[in-house]
Amino acid sequence: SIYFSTLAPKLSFDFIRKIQRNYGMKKIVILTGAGISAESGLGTFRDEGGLWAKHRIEDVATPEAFARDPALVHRFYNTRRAQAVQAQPNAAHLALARLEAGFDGDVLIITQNVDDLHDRAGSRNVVQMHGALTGALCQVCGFRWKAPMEMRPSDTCPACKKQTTRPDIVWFGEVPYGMSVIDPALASADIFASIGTSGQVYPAAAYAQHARRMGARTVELNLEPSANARDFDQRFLGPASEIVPRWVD
Ligand code: BV8
Repeated sequence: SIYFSTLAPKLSFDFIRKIQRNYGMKKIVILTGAGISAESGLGTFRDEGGLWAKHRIEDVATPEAFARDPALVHRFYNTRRAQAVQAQPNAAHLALARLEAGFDGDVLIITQNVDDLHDRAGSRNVVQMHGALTGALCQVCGFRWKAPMEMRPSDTCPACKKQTTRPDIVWFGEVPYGMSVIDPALASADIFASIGTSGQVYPAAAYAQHARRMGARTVELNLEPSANARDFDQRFLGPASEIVPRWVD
């Protein structure tokens, strides 16, 4: 028992992480926001002329807004769905896909974006925590399916046939997707990178601080320092299509 007690303190979390690190079992967790898709032509939210300059969040991105005026909310997402289909992944999306393909460890992308540009760039390990423009959801039976380009309030659910379909988007006040994957990933990340997000929407805006507290090195790649800039050990400023490939390659 003496032997065990002297050994036990060493088998601490840090010691195990050091073993992992020495054997190269590195984990990189990357949070992306609207800024990574800006150079693909998709609007951001809080920049000059952004989406929230044209629409109030309360009118288009809450369950109450959808209950009040589903046609308006569908128009908002139908417009963005059409833009997202036209958009192409840019050099930043492609660089992250290269990183995942060539890295001898885990790379997880947690995106706040509802476009599918990470998937189309070739990234496979992606969590769309705020939902997807390509998704439709039934409010009654919970069935999820590929959204038509134009969603309408009269659309019926393929499973329960009721007129209760909505965009498969996480609105304010709703629980984000993927928490069971995100929480353990933040706890075991060696590197946490935040790309193209203003750091103003929770719980995503708290991820850098949490990952750092759990031992990760944190880095921010953005056009300008975000609202949670203090949470980062390193910062690279500039357009994502320029700074992300440099960071990856
Ligand atoms: C939750 C829908 C509980 C999808 C979005 C009080 C009352 C009620 C709630 C709250 C409250 N206080 C806090 C909350 C929680 C609330 C919240 O955070 N509110 C904020 C406004 C204070 N959050 C929620 O309600 C979330 N749910 O908390 O549930 C819970 C939590 C945990 C566990 C269990 C339960 C749900 C949040 C999701 C809301 N849905 N949108 C859509 O329509 O797209 S959020 C919306 O903001 C988008 O999803 C977007 O992704 C997200 C974040 O925006 P960014 O991506 O950062 O975009 P932004 O324009 O802000 O910034 C762009 C950045 O890019 C800038 O920094 C810019 O400089 C940079 N940039 C621009 N161009 C480039 C560039 N960078 C590089 N290169 C470029 N070229």
